[in-house]
Formats: sequence, C-alpha cells, structure tokens
Amino acid sequence: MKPWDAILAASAREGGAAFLPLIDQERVEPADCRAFAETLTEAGADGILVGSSFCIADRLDGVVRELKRGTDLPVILFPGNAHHVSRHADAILFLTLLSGRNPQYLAEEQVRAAPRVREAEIEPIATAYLLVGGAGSRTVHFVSGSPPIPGDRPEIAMAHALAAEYMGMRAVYLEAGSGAEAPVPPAVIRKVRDYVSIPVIAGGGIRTPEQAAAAREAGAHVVVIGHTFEEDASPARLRAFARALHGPVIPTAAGD
Ligand code: 1GP
Repeated sequence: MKPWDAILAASAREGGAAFLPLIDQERVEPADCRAFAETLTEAGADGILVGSSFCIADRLDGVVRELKRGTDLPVILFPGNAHHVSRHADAILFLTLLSGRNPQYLAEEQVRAAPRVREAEIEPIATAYLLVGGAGSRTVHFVSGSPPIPGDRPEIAMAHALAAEYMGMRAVYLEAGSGAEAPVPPAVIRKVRDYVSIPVIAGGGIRTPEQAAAAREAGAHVVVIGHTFEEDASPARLRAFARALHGPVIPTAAGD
C-alpha cells in the first residue's frame, strides 16, 4: 500500500483519525531517532511527519534515516522549503500555501522541489496548506509572509478547501501553527470536512488528548501533533493521544 493510502486506511479504521506525530529535525538528535520511532510505533502512531518551517542545520537525511531504522510506519516529509527532500522518506506532503498570496510558496518552491522529489522516488501528496486563525503570530506566518485566515470566518477556509479540491489536490491541511496558543477551532474543521470530499488534516497547538479528540470528532481524517511531545513524549502520554484518536467517539460539545 502506498504511504498516503496507508494513512487514510488507518484513519478509516474504527471511524477514527490517523495519529501523525511531527518531529522537527532541528530539535532532535539523529542518534535518538531510532528509539523514538520504536516508541511512537508501539504507542499507536500511524505514521511520522518530519519537518520544520525554519531550518538552519541540514540534518534531515540523518533524522529520517534513523527513524526508518526504528519503524515500518510511513515517514512523511513536511517541508518548509524546496530543500527539505530526503530519499530516505516514504512520501512528502507536496504543500501549496493556498491561504497565502506569496508566489514563493504558491509556485516557486514547488517548481524547485519537483525534480528533487522525482529523483528521491518518494510519493508526492499534493496538499493545500491553509493557515487558520489562532492568537499570536507563529513562525510559519513570519517565514511565509502570510497572515492566517481568521478563525471566526469558516466560510473563507471552506472556499479555499473547495478550490484545493477543484485543483485536484489530495488533502487540505488546516494549520494553527506549531505551538499555537489554541488549535484550529473544531467548528472550522467540521465545516470544511462537510464542504469538501478530500481528506482533512488538522494540526497546530494541540496539547491534550481532549483537544486531539475534539479535532477527530469534528471530522479530521488526520491529526498532527508535534510541539507538546518535545516537552513530554512518555509512552503513556503518547498512548493517551493514540486512544483519543483511535478509540470510540465520546460526544463532547466541542465543535458545536
Ligand atoms: C505544526 O501542525 C503542526 O505545523 C503541529 O503543531 O507543533 O503545535 O503540535 P504543534
């Protein structure tokens, strides 16, 4: 099964959402990655994302290679620019920052990256990347020079997501920004999910299993969690997030 199909199959199991922990290659030691991948796999992750919107050291290859030594799960790149391509990965979210109007992230980086992706022989997953709401400016806003879609204007996110579908993209990523004070509002996830037929990825600012569950209950197919695991990635905590995304849905008021 191709990596993206494997992620979607995991998402469909039990009607849950796929659990994709995000590793920032700038903030881990390659030597630690094999063991970390084993821990993530045992805890119930469905794949591992690797990426950073701001990159100084070029350690991507080493991190991905070591992760792959510790897991059979798909390791998927989450690139900040055209240089973030590694042949050791299984796939890459081929992102278009569709909520922005900066040509660098709408076309330039993609044109530079495409031959590298082909050369690396990894699966490109065409994904519309939408920055949504949230308090405070995040690194991704600064680096990309693009403000987010206001979190209280779901119709704007919906229009962008539908455009992505009509452009032939395979997923839409609703992003609050890494370490955001609050996740993408579940109401926005729900409205986008109901409006388009491509899979919805949600991430940014999710710090608790309850917040992860809220994103899943709002209809996210895939939930990405990164920053909080830099503070505590104990197996018990990882398992709690996996349960929140995979277990039976417990109705909450979130998203209503
Ligand atoms: C960031 O959506 C991802 O691009 C994950 O966000 O690091 O806040 O979990 P966090």
